[in-house]
Amino acid sequence: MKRHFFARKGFPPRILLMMLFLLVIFPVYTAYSADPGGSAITIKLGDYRFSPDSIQVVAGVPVRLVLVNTDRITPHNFTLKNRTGALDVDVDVSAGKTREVEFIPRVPGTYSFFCNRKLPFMKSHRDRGMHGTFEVVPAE
Ligand SMILES: [Cu+2]
Repeated sequence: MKRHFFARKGFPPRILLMMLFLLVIFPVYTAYSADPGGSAITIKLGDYRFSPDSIQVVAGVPVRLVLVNTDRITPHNFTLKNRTGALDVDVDVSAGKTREVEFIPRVPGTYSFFCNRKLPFMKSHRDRGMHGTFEVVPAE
């Protein structure tokens, strides 16, 4: 006689709990990772510069940065950190790759971003010109 799987003696309740947990968590997770409708800004990283190197966004509005490394060999990075501005972005982008980052700028102000890469005995990418300004303007 074939027994139903769940009716088997000693089926661990831990597994049932885990399945229940996944059922609850999964829809929440997919809703959270959906596009919040923020503006997407594409920034090219290559030849030791950012293009554009001047970005303006509105406080409280979600921002999605699409970081495109256009170089063939050189890995780059996008660092935008400022304690006062509540900004904490640090994304590595390998050569030829694209990475995205989403966040909500909250504090109006003008901040600088840069590439944190540096090879030993060489000028840093930042010193070679890989930096820019990120301006957060107050919402109307
Ligand atoms: Cu770089």
